[in-house]
Amino acid sequence: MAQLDERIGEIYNEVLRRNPGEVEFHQAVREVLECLGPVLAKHPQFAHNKIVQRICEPERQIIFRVPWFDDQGNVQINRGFRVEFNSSLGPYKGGIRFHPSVYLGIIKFLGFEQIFKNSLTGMPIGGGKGGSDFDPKGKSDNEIMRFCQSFMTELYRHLGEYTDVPAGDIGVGGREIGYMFGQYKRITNRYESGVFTGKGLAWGGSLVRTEATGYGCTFFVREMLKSRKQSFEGKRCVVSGSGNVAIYTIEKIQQLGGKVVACSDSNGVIFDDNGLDLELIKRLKEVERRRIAEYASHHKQAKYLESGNIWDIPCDVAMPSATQNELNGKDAATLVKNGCIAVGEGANMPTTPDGIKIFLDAKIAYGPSKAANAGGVATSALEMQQNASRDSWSFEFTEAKLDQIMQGIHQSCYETAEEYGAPGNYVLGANIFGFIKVAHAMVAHGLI
Ligand code: NDP
Ligand code: 2IT
Repeated sequence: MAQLDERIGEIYNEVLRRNPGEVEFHQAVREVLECLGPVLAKHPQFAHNKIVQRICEPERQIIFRVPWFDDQGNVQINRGFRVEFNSSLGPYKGGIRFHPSVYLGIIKFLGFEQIFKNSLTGMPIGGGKGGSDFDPKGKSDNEIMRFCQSFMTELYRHLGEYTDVPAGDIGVGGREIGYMFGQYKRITNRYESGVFTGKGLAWGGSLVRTEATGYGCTFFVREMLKSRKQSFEGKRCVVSGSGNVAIYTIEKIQQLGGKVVACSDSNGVIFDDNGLDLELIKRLKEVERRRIAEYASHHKQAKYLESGNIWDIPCDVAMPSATQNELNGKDAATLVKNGCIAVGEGANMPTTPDGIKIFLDAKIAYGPSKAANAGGVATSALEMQQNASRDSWSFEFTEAKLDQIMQGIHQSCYETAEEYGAPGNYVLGANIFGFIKVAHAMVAHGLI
């Protein structure tokens, strides 16, 4: 791990002391703090106003009980969270995650990352995140609905189009957003479209929001490759996960001439040397909600590697799109050894700190999550714009806007890295560029 200078080291130690056991939150904070030394030297007003200390403390944290009846009539109890981290640039904005691993440390890492990601998009949105340790796997539609209604019966009072605007994340897609929006509407007696993003197209949703994170991440990697006079044409790619982000990453890579040979879920890896059959994956995952293993029963040449490690498969481009810390130092070394030239993170914080160091030392094109996957939340902000003007835009127009935004984020990170003497280091570029805008807004707003 890189050294922290003395002043920032003290701030980090205080974060560790105040947030015991929240290891993912510590990891996300450390990565940002490692980049801030030269920024504090250049802007003494940030240290004077204790901006770094304040940015590490959420503005508000909500934790609540979520009771619901399962289909057998048994009472079930889960825990709900919403961390409203920073509203300097706009209303709190960030997804909701339903996964059994969720606890406060996961929601805080995601909310913290979201502050800088949202700043990078250039849109007027603050940072927040929410979720529950509820496991949607194997639940009936009715169970999902009852859970979402109970979750929203508490959370609604904290939301609003000018206050806090959730969306989806792991385990939360169009179905769950529908049930949560419906309950919000019922309790408040307001058709407040701008309170959620990722809505259905018939009720205020935006075209391209479903595709946005995967498409945007692929655009970001295309820009990194372009800056090295390369392209996706003919590249062999590996995309982990098989959920929303993975599916639309595969789709855009294929459109840009790349070949995706593997994807995965938490049980195993599908390897298809002919290139993945995306229509089949969409049917299995989006329509039938099945496991990725079933792909192999439709394509005899494909191999299912139970508990396999997707990063052992040689590739030119790797796009981790499942979850945090899914790619460690050993995996990074394998990828580099096998000739990987670019990594674009669709998932949030998928690479461990030792993995990041290996990518940076090898000087491959490494696009960190808060820059590379910002297309999802950026398109959420486009959905909010359409809702505010009671308008809806065409697919082509919205996708072109997303592409422009991703090019802008790439350029901001690239130029900031150069300005701070670390050309090609998108981690430094993203953290510094994302931080500075929030920090200036916090100074302007006074001590709040
Ligand atoms: P989905 O729920 O649609 O898909 C998640 C995928 O990741 C599934 O294939 C799932 O496998 C796998 N996965 C999830 N948790 C784990 C785990 N603990 N171990 C192994 N595999 C796991 O979620 P999304 O595609 O929306 O999200 C994927 C990533 O992208 C997350 O990190 C999310 O935070 C990030 N992201 C999402 C955005 C969005 O707009 N949706 C925007 C920006 C980032 P299984 O089915 O076996 O659990
Ligand atoms: O991590 C993320 O950026 C998301 N899950 C999307 C958030 C959003 O508000 O669209």
